[in-house]
Formats: sequence, structure tokens, C-alpha cells
Amino acid sequence: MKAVIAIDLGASSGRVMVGYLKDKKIELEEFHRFKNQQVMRGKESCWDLDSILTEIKTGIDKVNATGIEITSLGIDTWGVDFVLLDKEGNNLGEYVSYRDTRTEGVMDKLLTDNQLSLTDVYKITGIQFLTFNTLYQLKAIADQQPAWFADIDTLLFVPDYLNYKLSGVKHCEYTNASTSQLLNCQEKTWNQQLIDACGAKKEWFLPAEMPNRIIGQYRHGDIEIPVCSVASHDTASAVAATPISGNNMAYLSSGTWSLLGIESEQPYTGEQAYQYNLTNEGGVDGRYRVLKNIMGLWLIQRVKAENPSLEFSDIAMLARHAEPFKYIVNPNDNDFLNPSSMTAAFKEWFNKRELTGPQNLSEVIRCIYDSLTLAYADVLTQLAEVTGKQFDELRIVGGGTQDQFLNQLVADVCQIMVSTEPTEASALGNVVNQFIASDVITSLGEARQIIDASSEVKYFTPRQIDGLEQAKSLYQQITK
Ligand code: LFR
Repeated sequence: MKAVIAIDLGASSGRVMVGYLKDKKIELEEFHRFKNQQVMRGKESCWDLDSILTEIKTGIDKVNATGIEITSLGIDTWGVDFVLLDKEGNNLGEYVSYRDTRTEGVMDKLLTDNQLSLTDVYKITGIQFLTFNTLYQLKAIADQQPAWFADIDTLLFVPDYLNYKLSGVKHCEYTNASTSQLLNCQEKTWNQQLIDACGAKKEWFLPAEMPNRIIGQYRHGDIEIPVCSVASHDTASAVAATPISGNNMAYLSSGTWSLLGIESEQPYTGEQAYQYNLTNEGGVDGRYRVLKNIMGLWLIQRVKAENPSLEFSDIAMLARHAEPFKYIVNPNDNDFLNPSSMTAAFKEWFNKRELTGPQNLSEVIRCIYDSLTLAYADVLTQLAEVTGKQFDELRIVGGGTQDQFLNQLVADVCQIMVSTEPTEASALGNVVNQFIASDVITSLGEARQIIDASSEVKYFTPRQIDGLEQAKSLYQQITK
């Protein structure tokens, strides 16, 4: 039996887990779970990376106390966010989160200041335009010129920073770096023109290295564990753990974000892909994750936080009992990115357009489910058009698979066979990538077979539902 530690950080929690490989099956055991949420530092919405680091070490200690022999540890987190270090390796500024308002209006400013067009940026990077990409966060900093700006020596993405704090080694991992919108999509190297455009310096960036390699050691007391640079973007790890089979399967990584896409050996950066704002993020083995971000279960999580007595099962029940397709929004509207109240943001969305909006909690929740699944259907159609594929199965992975009502609604609205599992996709991807790094598993294909064999796959067959065509055309009008 072999065992590794997977540290999987999400936008609402962090987990330290052990992944075991035994008789060609993978098992996960959670040793430590802690809350993660944005905290205000002055006016900025930030991550508390210092506390996160303490929690990670606590988790490693808990594993170590059991005496299990550990081959390595690996960290995956969300994308785009980074830490700036001075020459001595001290961090500069706060650990600002991508949901902070500092990037409002910055994309336009970057384009105007540098006489660049959206297509110029897309042709280089193949990355979708999200207001919070690293490119715009850096421009926001450069324009504000904080007192410490001249001291910047190195930029580390969040998982690379945490690896650095554990091992003392500065490293840059490719899958997370690809979310920055600063890498050349084909060459996978930093693009000088975009670095100049956001006011950064080439010297701050380390070469983006392919994942699945040991980069250093974590030493603490009598503990010494090799640190493995895994596919450190959580979505890249989740896709690595998705048992993609055949050519006509799309995936949906369903968590705080819904990431719907395909895996491809080559990027899609043509006119149509640009029009649809499809992204070509980096995956294991230099593959591309051709996908699109949809606002995801963040919408539900925030409504739940405003109604603390609700369990997730109550939420699905409320949705089930409300009238379908009565209220539809564009879930990707920036109004939902970080509002002070999500429920109020929904009401406001309709008010702004002088439309009648949801009247009660149950209608708000139903509106979220309907709007999300309509967005999934829309992205599936766009992907089919761009890639010429005819999808016959959508594999849903991640925490969202626990919502059976949602799984069935996805099948019905997208009119596609849905399969689900694994739920712990990012952590499992993290685990198998470490086993690949230590030659315990030989390839990603083998890893996916092992994961599939270790999962209890469930299927959801599409049913005919009333009002779907009208709902789809309303969705098109809203999002035009
Ligand atoms: C999901 C995710 C998405 C990325 C968003 C922000 O956790 O990593 O892939 O677009 O968070 O980084």
C-alpha cells in the first residue's frame, strides 16, 4: 500500500487528506478540515493564508501522529491569485482575493492604455476574459503603485506560495499559471507584451513547469516529507480525476464554480471560441482544458449563508417545489460575483430591468437552479459548435454531485446522459498526480481507470420537461 497527503483548498474549506492506493483502488481519508473564507483587511477582501498554512501544518501533524508512511504531499487551490515577495522572500501587501473589487473596470483600462484589443489578448493566451484574472489584478496594483511596489522580486501563485512556505523552494507550476492570462497558450511561456501591459516585470515570473514532480522537502521536527508540485489548479486536478472516456464526453466540475468543458490535445482559439469566451487552461501532460466558467454553486452557498438554518437538502427541496423556469437570470453577471447579499442581488437584478423577480426564498433558489442549468446547456452547445463534437455524456464531478435534484435537472435541461462521481475530484486528482510523480501509477489514463473503478458511478437519464424551449430562448435573449 502507498499513501500520499493531498491538501485541497477550496473557496469555502480546506482539507488535509490521505490518499491510499491498494489493490488498484484508491481511497481517501480526511484527517483535517478547516473553514476558509474571505476576510476584510482594510478595504480589501483577502484570503487568510497565514491561518491556512497553520491549519495545513496541523493536518500534516495529525497524519504523522498515526505513523502512516507517506510518499509525498501536494497542494491544489483555486486559480489566478498570487503572492508578491521581496528579495528576502517576505510577502508584500495583503493576500487579496480575486473577488475583491480592485479589478473593477481594469480590463478596459489595460486595453486602452496599451492599445490592445480583446482579440489580441485572446490570440496570445487563449484564456477567457474574467475580470479577476492575474493580468488585471497586476494592472490594478501597478496603477495604485503601493509603497512596496519597487521591492517586488518574485510572484508566486497561491499553491506555489504554500509549497514555498513548506519547503523553502520557489517554483511555478504550469496549470495554475495558465489561469493568469499571461502565458502564451501554445508555447506555455510568459508573454512579454502582456507582462508590460499590466506593469509587471519579467523577472518576477519563474518558468512555468509541468506538474507532477518533487520540488523539495517539508521538514518539521522529525518529519521529512517530499513536496510534490501537482496540477495545482484545483480544476486541473479535478479534470485529471475525471474518468474521461471516448471522444464525446464533456465534464462539469461542480463546486463553488461550475467548470464545463472538454479535454483536448490542442487549444481552440479561433473566432468562434473567442466569441463564446471559451478558455484553454493548462492540464496534465500539456493538455488543454477547453472550458467555460459558470458562476456555480457559489450562488447557493451564499444564499445558504444568509439562511443559516437551511441544510443543502432543504435547499434542493425548496427548488423542487417551486415553479420551474418562472424566473431566469444570467448567472454569470458580475452582479453575483461578490454582492453583500446574494438574495438582494437577485431581487435587484430583476428590479434593474423592471421585471418582476422571485418573491420568496424558494423562488430565488429555483431561479438559481434553472439559470445555472440553462447556462450549462448553452455552454455545451457552444463547445459542440466550436469543436465539432456531438456529446453523448456529461460527467459531473466534485461536491455538487451530492445534489441529486441538480444532477437530474442537468440531464433534463441539457438533454444529455449525466454520469456522476467522483465527488472528491480535486483531492483525488491531487493524489493520483503524486502517484504519477513517484512512478507508482504510470499514466493519466491508468489513474483515471483506477478512479473509475473506485467510484460508484450513478447515471441520470434525460426526461422531457415542459417549457424547456421557451426557457432556452429566454436565456438567449437575456445573455445576448
Ligand atoms: C475553481 C476555480 C476556477 C477558477 C476560479 C478562480 O475553484 O479554480 O477554476 O476560475 O476558481 O480562481
